[in-house]
Amino acid sequence: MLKEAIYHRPKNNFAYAYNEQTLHIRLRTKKADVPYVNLIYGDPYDWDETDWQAQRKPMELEITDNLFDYWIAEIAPPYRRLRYGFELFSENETLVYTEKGFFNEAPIDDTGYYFCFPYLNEADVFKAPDWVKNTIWYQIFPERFANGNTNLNPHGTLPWASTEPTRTNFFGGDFQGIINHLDHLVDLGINGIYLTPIFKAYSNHKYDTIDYMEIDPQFGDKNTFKKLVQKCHDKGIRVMLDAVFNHSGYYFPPFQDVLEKDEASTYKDWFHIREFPIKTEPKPNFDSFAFTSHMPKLNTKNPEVKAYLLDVATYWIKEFDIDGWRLDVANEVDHQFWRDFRTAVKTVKPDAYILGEIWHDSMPWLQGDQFDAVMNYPFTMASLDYLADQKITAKQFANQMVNVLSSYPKNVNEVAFNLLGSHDTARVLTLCENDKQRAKLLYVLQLSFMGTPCIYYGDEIGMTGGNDPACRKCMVWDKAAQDLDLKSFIKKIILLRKTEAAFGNYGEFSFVEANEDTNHLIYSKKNTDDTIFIGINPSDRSVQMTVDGSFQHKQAKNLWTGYEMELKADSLIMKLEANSFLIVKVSD
Ligand code: ARE
Repeated sequence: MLKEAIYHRPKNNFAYAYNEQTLHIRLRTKKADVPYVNLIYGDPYDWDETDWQAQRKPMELEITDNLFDYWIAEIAPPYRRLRYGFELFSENETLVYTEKGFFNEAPIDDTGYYFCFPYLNEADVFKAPDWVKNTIWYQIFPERFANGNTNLNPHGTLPWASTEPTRTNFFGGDFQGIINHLDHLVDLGINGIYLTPIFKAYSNHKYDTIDYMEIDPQFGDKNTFKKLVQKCHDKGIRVMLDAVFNHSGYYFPPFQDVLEKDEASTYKDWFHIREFPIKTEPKPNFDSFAFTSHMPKLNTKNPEVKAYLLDVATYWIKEFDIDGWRLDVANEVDHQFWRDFRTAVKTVKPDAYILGEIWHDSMPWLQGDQFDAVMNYPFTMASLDYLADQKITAKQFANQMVNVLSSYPKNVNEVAFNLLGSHDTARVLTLCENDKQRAKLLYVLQLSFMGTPCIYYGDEIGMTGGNDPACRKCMVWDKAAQDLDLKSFIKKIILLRKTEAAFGNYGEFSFVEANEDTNHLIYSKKNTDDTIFIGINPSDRSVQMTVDGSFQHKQAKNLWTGYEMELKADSLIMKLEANSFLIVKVSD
């Protein structure tokens, strides 16, 4: 056995509370190196040799990539405490792996050798709102969705979709426009909306806030916003806003005060100003988002700033009953602020969803004390690389996703915000070089994956566009210009997501096959009474998919009698139930 590949470290993604009673313990070993693993475990204060000798539990092979196997065991310790180790078996070797290293036999005289999960405190359990698992999100960039009240048009507003979007032009999107088109979302099957910033700000994107307590006048007023939220709720649609707390805008009055009074300003400690007098050119001498002088970074450690922002966070929940916050540039704000933010938000709305915008590994923010989830851009990039750009194979996709899934606790993966694009990225169909078949497969993948999916406005009707600002064109409302075939396909898959448990967070997820030759991908979801396969086949050649012993995995527990299946050049879902199976072809 390759000891160098054997790894465990308590907490985080290797030892965590799946719920208030249950621990998940994971172990990593070299791929196909260790055929069998036992978890050996006991209570640290009842380390009775005889009892303990009996407490062994076979670990399950949870997921595997090109380098490693990941094993998992589920334990509900009666006294919520656990000391544990691992017993690894290969043909000619047995090893016991503990916190003190490897032994040929399990040390029995001292619990100190063993890894420790000291106590399963309920307060520490990662708990995201349950409703998120059943939410299909739709992201709206309000300036570009629909102009429902031309009286609100800012100066210089252009006729709708009359030209390409730029960093500075306006087309007059507003709340009334969204209200007027809620039926489009209901028809699609959407039950969650993520609105990019709506508070008073200078730009067309509103990420440069002037007043966190006011609606931007081009969108409407507080009454209209209240009406929008109410109508959404009446239609079973939750509403999530965008909190830009890493930085303010240039015209944010406290920043204007510093620009005017310099070191004499009472707000000088609201920002990270390196020296006075304050300068914005040629580069700001204060911290900002990127090097953008019109986005001065807020000093969230300052109690006045924290109090102000937490007041903002709770105000929009208490007064307008919003359902969640998406946190802009979340990774650059201090952790203590986010802990206090979570406490404040969950106090006023315990089932509010807290979603961080982080594009990279986010375990430090997903301990249960800060975010409920992050925007799953690693999923975005891997999916697009596999099916849009086609620059990675099915196997490389599977390996990348195993790396992501094994990096987080399962209860975190179940609420990951799975997007294929946003206002910061080029649109799906453009990345698919306008090949709709590729786009359709991406939607099968996105809408059948573990987590909570989000559709970026206009993608469902085949809008195109490159990187920001080209991905922010005005929504196309002329039905003759909408791709109704793509819309109907996405609507069908969303319906599957709602009616076919397999398309949701269903049982144990694993990649079953990623064929280097045909580049098709098959992943399965196993629950106590049935197993579902979902196949994605980007090639034109149909693929014989025989479900028999070859899909044997998880220690040969799931043997099925042979089924000859044709996986055509599209995608299908096949449900095995007690020797019968259901095929749901999802694209013509
Ligand atoms: C402007 C230009 C962009 C330029 C950007 C950065 O238009 O072309 O890339 O400046 O200098 C808002 C506006 C943007 C505007 C920006 C600055 O929407 O149009 O962009 O303000 O004026 C990183 C951050 C991530 C951030 C993206 C943009 O980590 O948090 O960059 N996303 C949020 C919002 C944006 C918003 C802001 C932040 C600022 O979603 O809409 O921009 O409030 C890799 C890295 C990521 C990086 C990503 C994109 O994957 O891993 O960290 O995201 O690329 O660049």
